[in-house]
Amino acid sequence: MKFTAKHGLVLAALLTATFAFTSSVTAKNQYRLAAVVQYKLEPDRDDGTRAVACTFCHINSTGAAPWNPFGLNLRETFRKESSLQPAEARIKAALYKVLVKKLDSDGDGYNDALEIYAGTLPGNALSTPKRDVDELEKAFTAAGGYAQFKAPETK
Ligand SMILES: [Ca+2]
Repeated sequence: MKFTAKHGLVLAALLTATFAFTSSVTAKNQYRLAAVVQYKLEPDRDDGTRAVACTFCHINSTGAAPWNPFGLNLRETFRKESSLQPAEARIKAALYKVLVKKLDSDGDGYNDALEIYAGTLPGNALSTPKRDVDELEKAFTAAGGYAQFKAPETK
């Protein structure tokens, strides 16, 4: 078979699609990794498997739309950050600002920051802390409250 200009166009389209998909996945992974650091979540394991899945914010394990209730609130907060900033700065600011809103995204009785402090999922009402709210709030405040989820200073 001869390699024609038409084949070249098909190949170029395939490469473009592959690159677009890969860069979109990488962008989302960048947000996931920012959340892992800032929310002091379990880091990815040495064998490369993820301790924190995309489902922390998304419905599907592959990320992208749709988002769970916490992911939707985070996304809205992210969108209010100036698009003149790099995405990294926007996600870091949004990860903190969404918690200070003291929302209970999944409606399970625990606000999002308390859930993250307790290691449960703020976007899944089936995942709830074991301690009662008052007790958890005291421990959370003693541990530094909302300030503990601010983005670490970059040098
Ligand atoms: Ca909750």
